[in-house]
Amino acid sequence: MQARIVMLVDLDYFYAQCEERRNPALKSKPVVVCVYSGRTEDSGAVSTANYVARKYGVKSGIPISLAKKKLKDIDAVFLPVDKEFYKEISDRIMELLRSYADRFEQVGIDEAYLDVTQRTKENYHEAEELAATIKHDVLTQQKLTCSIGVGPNKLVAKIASDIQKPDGLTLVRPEEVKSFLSPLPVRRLVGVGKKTEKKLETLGVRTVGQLAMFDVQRLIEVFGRKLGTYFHNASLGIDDEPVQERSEPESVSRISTLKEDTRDLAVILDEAYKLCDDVHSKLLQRRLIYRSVSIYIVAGDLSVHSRSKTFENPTSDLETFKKTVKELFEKFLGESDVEARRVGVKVSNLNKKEELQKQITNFFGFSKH
Ligand code: TTP
Ligand code: CA
Repeated sequence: MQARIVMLVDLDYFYAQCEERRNPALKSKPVVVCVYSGRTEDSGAVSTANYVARKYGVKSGIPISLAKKKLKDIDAVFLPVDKEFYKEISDRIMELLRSYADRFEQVGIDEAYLDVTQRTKENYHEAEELAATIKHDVLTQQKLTCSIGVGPNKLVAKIASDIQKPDGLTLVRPEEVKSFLSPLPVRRLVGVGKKTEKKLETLGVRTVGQLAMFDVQRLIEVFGRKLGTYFHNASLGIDDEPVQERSEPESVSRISTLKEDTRDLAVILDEAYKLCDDVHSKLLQRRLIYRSVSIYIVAGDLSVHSRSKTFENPTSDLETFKKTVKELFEKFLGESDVEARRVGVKVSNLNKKEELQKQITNFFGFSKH
């Protein structure tokens, strides 16, 4: 594979920074953006927090009540998420970022990969200047700071972006990859979660460098061929995944909180069907068809469960959607004894309606004219 230069741009404490942009007086205070579940005043989880609040140990995923405890007697600001507002800012920034890339791939609301190989002529000095320009332009035009990692592939760029936050710029040249990765804990590698981290620790592997030295055959024995090989390559900073342009969203989903925890299918479906209606109208708006349907259940202990089904042929039919959602919830309740606190539905494997029409037309060798 040809040498590449890839950047990962990640917006800093994104939701909370959007709130600061809307109201600059917040900047000096701890800002905590929350998903309120609506049960009691403080039930729900922290979505994100600014770096002032992080100093007190407040971070994504902790209960709001715990965040309040940590910020007791401190002039902190708790705000509900305003996803539409963040999405607007994100859209504008992504458009700007896209203009700096040969190839552009947005991942999530506040991150994007930019392949800049051609426009920097494979030169890391030019890539560094480009990254500085991007940071400057995002700040002056959109009033937000970001952290950028630059490296020979997505894997290295992503880890590099994470290493000096907020407002960071980290360059890792190909010859520096090994020394950059080797002291890091294995947890930094995408795909290494808590479980894998524990397993690796029992094998005496804590750092990426130790993983790189570990016998690849043993890794394959422990994790299977696919994952074992991936971990081995990742530890060496090898990654051939291209920066992939995506024109359509990957999925459309809706989730909502039930009035009380339940295993009652009728109650669950009553809520889920409303979510299906929402998703369906979004699909119509964007002229999208789907091939996969998933359901999500967040249990009382906040564990997340899901079930999915993929069809052979894409559809946009609302009845099929609802019927599948019903089947999946029935299946889930039959297999598990958890009580649902929040339920969600999702469609994925999306395509434009027109594309399907084109495929059919080409396949049969005729057109409408
Ligand atoms: P992140 O990029 O993971 O976090 P961040 O932007 O808040 O902070 P930083 O990058 O500076 O470390 O997530 C982006 C947004 O996604 C975040 O602002 C809020 C949302 N989010 C959640 O709602 N719940 C979560 O558990 C996480 C991790 C993020
Ligand atoms: Ca971020």
